[in-house]
Amino acid sequence: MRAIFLTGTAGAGKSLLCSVLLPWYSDKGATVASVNLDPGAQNLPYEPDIDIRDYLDLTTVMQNYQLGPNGALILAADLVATRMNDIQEALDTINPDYAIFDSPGQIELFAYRNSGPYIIENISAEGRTVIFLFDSTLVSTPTNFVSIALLAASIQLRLKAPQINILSRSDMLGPNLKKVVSWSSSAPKLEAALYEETKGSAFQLSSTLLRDLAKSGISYELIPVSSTTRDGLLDLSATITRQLSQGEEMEE
Ligand SMILES: Nc1nc2c(ncn2[C@@H]2O[C@H](COP(=O)(O)OP(=O)(O)OP(=O)(O)O)[C@@H](O)[C@H]2O)c(=O)[nH]1
Ligand SMILES: [Mg+2]
Repeated sequence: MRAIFLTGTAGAGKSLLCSVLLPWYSDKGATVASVNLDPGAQNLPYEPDIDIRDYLDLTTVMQNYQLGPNGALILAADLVATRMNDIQEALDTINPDYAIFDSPGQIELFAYRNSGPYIIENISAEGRTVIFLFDSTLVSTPTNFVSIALLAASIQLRLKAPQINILSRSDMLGPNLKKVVSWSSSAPKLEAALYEETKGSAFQLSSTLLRDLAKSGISYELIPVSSTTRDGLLDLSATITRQLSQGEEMEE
């Protein structure tokens, strides 16, 4: 089994992407299972094969621990790790070629607490990859782009897994799509755009961070993907395949 984890800021398009990746893989003859890791999810656009909500009920967590909705979400996020064996057993029963994990909207609950890294590290898989969604609506200016690139680097640091960065909901960018993609593929272009947008101390900070990101070797060249038009899915699935096979070579 190969494990694909979808992460990104709230509303970036993780669940809809999950719903289009599932038929994408099954149409190619692969078996695929979906895993919802969001205890607070409502109205998912797919029917999860494995659903953390079957093991963890937010209302019960609120009542049992006398917590409000936010406190319950935090505790439930921590309790996800205690259900690791249930998730693994369910996956073993299905025995899919691919498992696609949809993560909670509150990325800090998944990446910065212990459950997310624990599940990614301990799920039994021949290869694993994290897909981080740069939400198109959050990267419309150069400084916003650098901020989300920093978040992507931070997620990579926390989850310690090979990561593919994509520009999600790319259809929403319209004529700005080319510009944002060019920032992601050329640090000098992004730096020039930063200079245009913001001079002075904000430029100093963002350009220094950008150069350090570039030096770190982390690639933030984005694959534009739209779950509504399906644009970019071919490119994304080819990148997933390439990265998963590289991971297998490294583990040999
Ligand atoms: N136009 C467009 N809308 C999209 C796309 N992907 C998702 N959306 C819409 O964006 C909204 C959020 O999408 P979700 O898939 O629920 O995002 P999410 O990251 O799972 O959200 P949370 O789990 O709440 O953090 C929904 O209204 C989707 O229909 C896309 O590629 N293009
Ligand atoms: Mg979602």
